[in-house]
Amino acid sequence: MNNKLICFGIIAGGLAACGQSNPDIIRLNQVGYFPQQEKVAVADTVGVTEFTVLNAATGAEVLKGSTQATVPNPWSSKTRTTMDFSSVSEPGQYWLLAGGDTAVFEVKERPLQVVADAALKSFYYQRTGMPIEEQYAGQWNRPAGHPDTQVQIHPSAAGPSRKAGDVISSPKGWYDAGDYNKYIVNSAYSIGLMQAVYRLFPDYFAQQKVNIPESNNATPDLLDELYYNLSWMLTMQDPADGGVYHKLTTPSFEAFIKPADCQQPRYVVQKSVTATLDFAAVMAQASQIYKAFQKDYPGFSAKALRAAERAYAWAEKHPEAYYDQDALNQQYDPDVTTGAYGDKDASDEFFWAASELYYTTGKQSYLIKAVKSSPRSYTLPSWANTSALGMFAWLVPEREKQLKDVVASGLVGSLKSYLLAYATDAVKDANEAAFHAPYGDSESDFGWGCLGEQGANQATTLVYAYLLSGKNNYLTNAYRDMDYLLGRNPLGYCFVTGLGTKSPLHPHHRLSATDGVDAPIPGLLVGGPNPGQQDGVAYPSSLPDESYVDAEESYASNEIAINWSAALVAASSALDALSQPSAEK
Ligand code: 9MR
Ligand code: 9MR
Repeated sequence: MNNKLICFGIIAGGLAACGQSNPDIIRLNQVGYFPQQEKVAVADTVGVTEFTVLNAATGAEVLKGSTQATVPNPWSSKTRTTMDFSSVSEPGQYWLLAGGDTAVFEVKERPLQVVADAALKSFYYQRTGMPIEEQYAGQWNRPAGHPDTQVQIHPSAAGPSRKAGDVISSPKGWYDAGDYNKYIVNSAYSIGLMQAVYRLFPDYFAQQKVNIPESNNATPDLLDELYYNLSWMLTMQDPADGGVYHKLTTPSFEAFIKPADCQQPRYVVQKSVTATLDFAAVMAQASQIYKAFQKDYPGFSAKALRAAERAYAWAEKHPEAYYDQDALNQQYDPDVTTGAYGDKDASDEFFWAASELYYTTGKQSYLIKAVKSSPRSYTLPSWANTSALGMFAWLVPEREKQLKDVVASGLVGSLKSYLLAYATDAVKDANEAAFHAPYGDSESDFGWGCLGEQGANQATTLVYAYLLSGKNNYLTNAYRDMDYLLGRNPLGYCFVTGLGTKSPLHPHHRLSATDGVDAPIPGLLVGGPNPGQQDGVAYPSSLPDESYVDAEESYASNEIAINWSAALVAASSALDALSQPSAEK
């Protein structure tokens, strides 16, 4: 939709005539700002000296301002101009006019609620093994796909009790991404991140409703949705020894066909130390969280804890059982060429699992193990590095107050200092950054899945920094990262499907591509700018922050994935919780 044309239709006087092509230079958050929020737009050019804000309903001028600064881009000759209209605080719709361009923006209470709800709802559409019904999914309804009740033991996973070719049942769970496979590492990471934020804002999640089949029970929708995948994960543990299969997959990626039309056999592959530890961490965490929801999930809390302890014990016996897909393909048939989620360093997974097991059980042995594997600095959470998830277990403000153990308190002290050191460094140049956000100001901010793993996860990290320090600057910068994701970026995309005025229409997503509906499934954060451009698609630019193309074939920049959705759930929910007028913190 062309908002500029609507604009010219509404407000005729004083503006360029309708139909005249005008520059596309204004970049701003296309979803909305809450009244007290800092509001900044960027003009993707130099030479803009002033801007005007009009009330969209009346056409009245609300603000005339001068541009604030002109900032050179760190990796190209491009310069940009920032415009601060923070003083516009009355809820309503507005037009921003600058340099011959116009853009719409909205001020309202809880602008991020729509993002948080859509991001959580996106997981429902990813559910395998059940029909996605019209009453919940509207036009995106579809029949069930991939029952996974007849899954073969791949030769790499064979052992004394389960032989190659034996059949197990491993139903439910979510499709990982644009593909149709189910991967333990990424599943656990995604749930771990969302459960971490649940612990910070349980009251927020208690009131959230996103119209899923379980919305009428007594459990928060977030936890209902996570349970759908947790229940699948439990089936991935070998009952004989407690080890966990790395993934459930077809040998090669399916074509772009409907889930119900898929014919390839599905396998569980080798048990890995990383998958088993991620499983242990997330089951221990779930055990602690779901204790309060026994009525809807009877017995789950105890079952999850048993599963977690057995998994941890298996990992201690197999610390080097890394998943090396190339090596497996040398040894076994059929070859498996789907996502590898390979990782040859399990120290961060050990730390996360031991931390969660200590949280849930209070056993001293897990505390000692957590201390032994604890990190020495803060790294943004990702599927490959879960040390931040381990830190989040310790850095829950409510829990910190209750910790009596000296060793535990000492650990918390150092973890807190690492996180705050990261946050301080991250925000230090944000005022002068080209897009006025800590995220996006460095070349290393871009790569496969960067918007979720780095952009949204940085915002969530800054929320922790704010909660731990009480310093507003961290919170301001978390909102700035969200502004970046929602439109204040070089390409002017709101990178979440279905939101904003310009969002991705052609994600690399088999479900969206095969459902016969023009609009993609909503609420999905795409991978984002990736100078690696590994898919060989023609990109409009080779600049790191412009290496993005809204094309279905572009799996390196335009796929969607549960870990990026989880990052969006975490950041947008936390920030929505904190921007409510009644928010205490
Ligand atoms: O669709 C696949 C996507 O989910 C993966 O992230 C990506 C990288 O592993 O691979 C995609 O599948 C492509 C395959 O790797 C190469 N042939 C084209 C496939 C996409 O149609
Ligand atoms: O998110 C993963 C990214 O870090 C890797 O660089 C990339 C290539 O191995 O794979 C990404 O994960 C994909 C997974 O392997 C298969 N499902 C789709 C995931 C998102 O692209």
